[in-house]
Amino acid sequence: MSGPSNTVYLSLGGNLGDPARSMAAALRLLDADPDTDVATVSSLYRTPPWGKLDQPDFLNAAAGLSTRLSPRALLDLCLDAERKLKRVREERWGPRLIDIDILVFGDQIIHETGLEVPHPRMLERAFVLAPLAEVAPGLAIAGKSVADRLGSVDAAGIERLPSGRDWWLR
Ligand code: A4P
Ligand code: MG
Repeated sequence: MSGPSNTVYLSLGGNLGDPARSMAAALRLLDADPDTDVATVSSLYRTPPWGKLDQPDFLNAAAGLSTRLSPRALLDLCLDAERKLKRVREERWGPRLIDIDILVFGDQIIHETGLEVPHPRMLERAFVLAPLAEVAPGLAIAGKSVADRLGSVDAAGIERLPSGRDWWLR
């Protein structure tokens, strides 16, 4: 099923195994979907763990997509990609091979079981906002730009890696 095209932003992260490789594989799986194109990907960021502190640093990135899928179908595609990459859901906020969150889906506001958009915790998380600000600094979320929002959170310890923006294609 395909409908109108929407611009979507995703957050990707992981801190076990080879997270850059898992995130690259996930983006290529999404891009392979006939209704979804990966348009823009941020650099890789090394970020200190948030929430549960006694775990390894994460790598995080953000991506902008255009998709004709519905929000639910895109979520299913993301969860499929996570499963293919063998993410095991154990501890909340704990270590993971790959996590994909839908941050923004067009201008839609969604509160459904298993799907909340904009992602409810994104505005507190520098590990989400720093990569997102690289690809969509002017994107407004609840009336304020991503760049402004990044300025209001603690981004201490976050490091942009010299990966460039085509690391996921290599
Ligand atoms: N779900 C609901 N809304 C969404 C959405 N917008 N996008 C549901 C994606 N999924 C959504 O996901 C569990 C369920 O949430 C999914 O099956 C879907 O139906 P989850 O990722 O296990 O948990 P969560 O509820 O999304 O929690 P949250 O707040 O994302 O926390 P996580 O994912 O457990 O925390 N520190 C750094 N530096 N970098 C990180 O990447 N990640 C986490 C992950 C903690 N600390 C981190 C990082
Ligand atoms: Mg999550």
